[in-house]
Amino acid sequence: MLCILFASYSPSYSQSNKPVLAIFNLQPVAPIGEGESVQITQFIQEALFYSNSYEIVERAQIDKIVKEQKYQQSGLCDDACAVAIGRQLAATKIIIGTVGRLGAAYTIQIRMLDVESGKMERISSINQKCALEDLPGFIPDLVNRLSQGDEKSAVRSMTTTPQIQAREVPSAGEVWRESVTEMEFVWISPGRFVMGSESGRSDEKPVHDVELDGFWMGKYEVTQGRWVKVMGSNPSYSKKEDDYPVEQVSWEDTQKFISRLNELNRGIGITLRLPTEAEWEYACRAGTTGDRYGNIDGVAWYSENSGSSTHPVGTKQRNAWGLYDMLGNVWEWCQDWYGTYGKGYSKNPTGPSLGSDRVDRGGSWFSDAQVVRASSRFRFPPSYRSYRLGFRLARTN
Ligand SMILES: [Ca+2]
Repeated sequence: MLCILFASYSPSYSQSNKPVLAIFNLQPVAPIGEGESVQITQFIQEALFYSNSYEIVERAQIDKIVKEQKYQQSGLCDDACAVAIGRQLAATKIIIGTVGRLGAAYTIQIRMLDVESGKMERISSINQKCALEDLPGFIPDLVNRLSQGDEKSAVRSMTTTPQIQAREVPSAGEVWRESVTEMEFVWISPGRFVMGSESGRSDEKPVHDVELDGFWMGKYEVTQGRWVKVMGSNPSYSKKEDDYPVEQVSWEDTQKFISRLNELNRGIGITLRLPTEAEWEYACRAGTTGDRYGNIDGVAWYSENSGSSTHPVGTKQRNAWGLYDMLGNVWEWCQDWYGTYGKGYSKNPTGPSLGSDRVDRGGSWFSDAQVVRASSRFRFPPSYRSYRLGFRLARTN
């Protein structure tokens, strides 16, 4: 959004060497309302003031500029706009962020941006189960972690102007942790592989060359604990401990989960989604070309060893790229509509543009060995739910 500013304000600050910090109202995510987000922003402002590390811009000064620009402090003003307002206030740093609630827990994420460069420098977050009046007791921890910058590496070179500044390329196998659920993702380097199988079923043919850009792939299937954290209840048929994979989720359900999680992460420049079918097979194979990335009993929970049940994620051997349970445990939804393969090379394929079923991959605790293969394909309507069917997430950028 364009943010046109008028040179109508000339702030002045004392001659301390402390960074001048402007704190914008946190973006509320439902069910949090505007009033509650303003209150929580004030808690953060107080904690930053008492940290004695910053000179804090008075809220009235921010309000004045925002009012002149006819923007609300949150919602209508994106990061670039907030940086521009920070510049107008002669601030050197700004704080922006989001506040939502997952069940009884507040989830707060704050980011510090450098006004001169527009770059995000620090990020900190908390998930705290408590009443609003008790929240101030936990805010200093949030603020301290921001000052220490211990999550700085998690955001690497994400900036408010990613289209201009080149993003640092992660190294193969690097792990990124999503801050709301603490789900781990592994960086899958760009590459080329042969998709499908000549010895498989007819829909696994023809084998064809596929080239993919790099992406982040969920290290594990999404668990029941992570699902509950984001959605508030557990749909699984086999309700067990937090580290069991969630199942009984339709493709449509996964989209609601993803949309809510992306909303909670809004502003830090990431987009979570399901993997494409080609990404899934590339990540599953991890450089191997056979049916599986290891001995089936070593790597997968399937009909012969599962005891007719799902198992906690990550309890079988991982593949060469650090991913667990790509084969077995639960089937995994992919983004694509199901269709037949085309012939020849393709780059970053996303499947047919229309269809009636979505793709599922990897087989489950219920599957026979012949199905539990890297190239094996399955399909269900997007509204279908099953105790054999779950998912994992991917992240593009
Ligand atoms: Ca699986």
